[in-house]
Amino acid sequence: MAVCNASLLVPSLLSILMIAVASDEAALLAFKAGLSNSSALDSWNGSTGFCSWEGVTCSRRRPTQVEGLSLPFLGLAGTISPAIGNLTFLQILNMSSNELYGEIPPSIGRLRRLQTLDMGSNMLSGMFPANLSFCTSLTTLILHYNQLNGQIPVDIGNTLTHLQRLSLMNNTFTGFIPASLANLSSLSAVSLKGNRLHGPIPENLGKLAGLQFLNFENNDLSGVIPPSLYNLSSLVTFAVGGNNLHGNIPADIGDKFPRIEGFSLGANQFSGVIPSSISNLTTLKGLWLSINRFSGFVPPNLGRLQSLRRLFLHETDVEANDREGWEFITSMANCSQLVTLLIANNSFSGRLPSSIVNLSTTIEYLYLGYNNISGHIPSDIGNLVGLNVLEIEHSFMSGLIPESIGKLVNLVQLYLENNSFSGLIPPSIGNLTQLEWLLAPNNNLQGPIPANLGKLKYLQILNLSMNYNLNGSIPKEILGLTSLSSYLDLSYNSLSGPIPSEVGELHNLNKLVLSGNHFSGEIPASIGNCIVLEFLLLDRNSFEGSMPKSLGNIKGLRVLNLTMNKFSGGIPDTLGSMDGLEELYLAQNNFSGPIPSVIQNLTMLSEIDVSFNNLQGEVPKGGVFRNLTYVSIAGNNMLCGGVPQLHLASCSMTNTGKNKNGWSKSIIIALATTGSILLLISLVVLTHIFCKKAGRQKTKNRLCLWRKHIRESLIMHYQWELMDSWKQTCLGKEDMVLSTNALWMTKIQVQLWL
Ligand SMILES: *[C@@H]1O[C@H](CO)[C@@H](O)[C@H](O)[C@H]1NC(C)=O
Ligand SMILES: *[C@@H]1O[C@H](CO)[C@@H](O)[C@H](O)[C@H]1NC(C)=O
Ligand SMILES: *[C@@H]1O[C@H](CO)[C@@H](O)[C@H](O)[C@H]1NC(C)=O
Ligand SMILES: *[C@@H]1O[C@H](CO)[C@@H](O)[C@H](O)[C@H]1NC(C)=O
Ligand SMILES: *[C@@H]1O[C@H](CO)[C@@H](O)[C@H](O)[C@H]1NC(C)=O
Ligand SMILES: *[C@@H]1O[C@H](CO)[C@@H](O)[C@H](O)[C@H]1NC(C)=O
Ligand SMILES: *[C@@H]1O[C@H](CO)[C@@H](O)[C@H](O)[C@H]1NC(C)=O
Ligand SMILES: *[C@@H]1O[C@H](CO)[C@@H](O)[C@H](O)[C@H]1NC(C)=O
Ligand SMILES: *[C@@H]1O[C@H](CO)[C@@H](O)[C@H](O)[C@H]1NC(C)=O
Ligand SMILES: *[C@@H]1O[C@H](CO)[C@@H](O)[C@H](O)[C@H]1NC(C)=O
Ligand SMILES: *[C@@H]1O[C@H](CO)[C@@H](O)[C@H](O)[C@H]1NC(C)=O
Ligand SMILES: CC(=O)N[C@H]1CO[C@H](CO)[C@@H](O)[C@@H]1O
Repeated sequence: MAVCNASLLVPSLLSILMIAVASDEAALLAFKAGLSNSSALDSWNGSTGFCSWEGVTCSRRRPTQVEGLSLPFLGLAGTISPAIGNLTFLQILNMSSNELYGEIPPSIGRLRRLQTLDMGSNMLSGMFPANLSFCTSLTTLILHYNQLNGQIPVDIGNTLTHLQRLSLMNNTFTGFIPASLANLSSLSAVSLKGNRLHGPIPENLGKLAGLQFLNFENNDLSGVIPPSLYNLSSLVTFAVGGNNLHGNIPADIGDKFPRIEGFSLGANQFSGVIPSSISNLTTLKGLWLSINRFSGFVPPNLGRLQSLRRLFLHETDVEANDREGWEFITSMANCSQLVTLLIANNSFSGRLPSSIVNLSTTIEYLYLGYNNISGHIPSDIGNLVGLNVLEIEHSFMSGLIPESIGKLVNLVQLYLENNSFSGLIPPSIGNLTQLEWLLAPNNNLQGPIPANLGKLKYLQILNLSMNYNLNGSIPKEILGLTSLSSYLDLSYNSLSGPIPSEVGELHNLNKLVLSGNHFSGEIPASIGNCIVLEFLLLDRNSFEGSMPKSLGNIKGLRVLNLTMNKFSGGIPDTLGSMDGLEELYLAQNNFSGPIPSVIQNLTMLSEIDVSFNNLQGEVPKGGVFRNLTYVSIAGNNMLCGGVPQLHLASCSMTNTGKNKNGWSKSIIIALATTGSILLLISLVVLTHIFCKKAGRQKTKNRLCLWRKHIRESLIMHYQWELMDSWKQTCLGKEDMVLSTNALWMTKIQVQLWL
């Protein structure tokens, strides 16, 4: 009997086992077969049991059933096979950071035992899978960095009742934040950042007593922060920046959030004063209040925040003057871990407190620009040796640039533009060997440009324009800086002498501007080696000689301005090879000979001014010359032909050298001069009117433009700081990248799940 029973039982058990084995293995193979790139799954073959395949973990109790499937960062591409729903005993499914696309299959709802689902950082699309509501064992649900859309299910908090961590950030979810989230009594972290959610923050979220991380940034949420949220005493991160929220920060904020490390309200419409009790949140590491409508002074005792690393206070409408408001800077000498201090674009006025040099040497980014700050850069600025970026632009600062600036050997960018700095450029700047951007236009700097600048081997941008009194010649050493790439602008100074032939070493330079100086001599032929130049502006100098033929090598040149010099000789035919030339200004020189007919072949050329030279012969009729709107040829008495609208004599009749329109050169010049004077007067009048208006408008416009960029950089910084709070491994900070208006953007790979 027993034998008989056993013989009956064993095969049926075996067959059950066989089916289970077959179905899990078949499901895995079906998953693999559904991928378009599964090269990382070569080990998934018949030579070994599937439990030892890459990423597969089987149950110890049921050794033929897959319990975990962990396949992150494997370059898997393609869609997810519905067969995944056949892995009945699956508890952990991690497919993050691949290139999976298409929808999450509804069969996922059959995985009743699933506790962890991570599909983050793929290209999945479609709606939030409704069937997920059957995965009632889920504790961790991560779908961030995909392209999922539609609404977050309103009942999520009543179905996935065991959820502890929920990250849906960086998708395109719409609609409201489900109020049912408040029923997830185990929830410790929620990130809905970077979606298109709107409406209010649900009032009842204040019930989530265990919540540590809340990130709703960069949505379109409105209303106020529900008061109940200030009862979330476990919160480590509270981030609602980048929404349309309003209201005040409660005066007793200092009694809330005893564990808070990251607090972000930036880029909203919060108002009122920044309560001084905020200085009691002593666990804070990052505080973002930027881009809001606060008022009044910054709490004077902010230095009590001894763990503070980043303070973002730019564009918050706070103020300071010589009597009050600057105390916080003095007090922040106690923030020994400070890295970032941004207070730009506020109503700070009065003298820059010299205590700023007592900030921690850990500070990397100090941004003071776009205020009304006056006074001097303290002579001990060199104390802040950790600085990467120092921005004091667009203010009312004056005095010398201190010699000690040369001690800031980690400086990458220095912005001093639009102030009244005077005196010599300290040669010690040459010690800043990491410097990439040096901007000091629109000041009162004087004297020579120090040859030491030639030591700045990474310099990409040098702008010393509009100081008017910088004199002497261009140091050869600077022209040896092959790193110079974006631009070299020395315009509107009193520089003199010839351009050294070393200029040809600037073969990465995009823009060379030497306008409005006293330069003389010939343009060295080596200029033709600056092959990536797009802008060459040499107007308003005393250059002479002929235009070098080698200019024709600079195929990408877009704008050439030689106006108001003493150039002579013919316009070289080689101009015809600058296919990209858009604007050509040769006015008020002594060019002679014909206008080369190849110029009409330049299809990009949209502006040509050769007026007031000694050009002669036939004006071409094609290309740019077809439309007089773009052509100035006045003041050349021996030109003929061209399109009829020019009213020049036909060329066959102009042998006498006299202009057959009967207008002598002197009359033309007289007329042109009168015209210019009239133009000048009207310009002055217009400028006056404009500036009066602009006085009111200017700041606003500038801010609008600026705001866009700062907002971008702000968003970057948020991610960075949240990473700090979450204590995740930072996968590496990419190089600093700069936006066009010179803000420091830190690009990072955000692989943290919050
Ligand atoms: C998955 O399960 C379904 C239903 O049990 C079955 O029809 C299908 O063949 C299975 N797929 C694989 C690849 O095992
Ligand atoms: C099968 O997988 C094993 C490792 O599990 C690997 O060594 C072998 O090369 C694979 N065979 C094929 C044909 O890919
Ligand atoms: C497939 O993915 C691997 C990484 O696992 C990658 O090296 C390979 O280039 C990919 N193949 C294609 C065709 O994209
Ligand atoms: C998924 O795997 C990645 C890479 O190992 C890991 O960083 C991530 O934390 C895992 N997801 C979960 C929810 O554990
Ligand atoms: C959705 O999940 C339910 C419950 O597990 C399951 O019965 C159903 O087959 C799933 N739907 C699909 C299309 O797989
Ligand atoms: C929370 O759960 C309770 C009890 O199940 C239920 O009555 C209530 O409607 C739920 N709240 C929300 C907002 O779904
Ligand atoms: C900060 O906290 C201390 C006690 O911890 C309290 O005496 C003080 O009033 C608080 N400061 C503010 C401004 O709330
Ligand atoms: C910094 O520059 C100054 C002036 O060029 C020079 O005298 C000094 O030795 C330099 N200091 C260092 C540390 O290189
Ligand atoms: C060219 O130079 C003239 C004279 O300085 C100046 O008025 C004009 O704005 C310049 N144009 C460009 C595009 O640089
Ligand atoms: C200019 O264009 C004309 C007609 O398109 C062509 O015949 C001539 O060779 C071109 N000249 C140059 C220098 O490319
Ligand atoms: C010349 O260009 C102007 C501005 O683009 C345009 O309005 C005008 O019609 C053009 N004239 C001719 C004759 O093509
Ligand atoms: C909506 C949104 O924020 N999308 C971003 C998701 O992340 C990628 C890069 O990681 C960005 O390019 C998207 O703009």
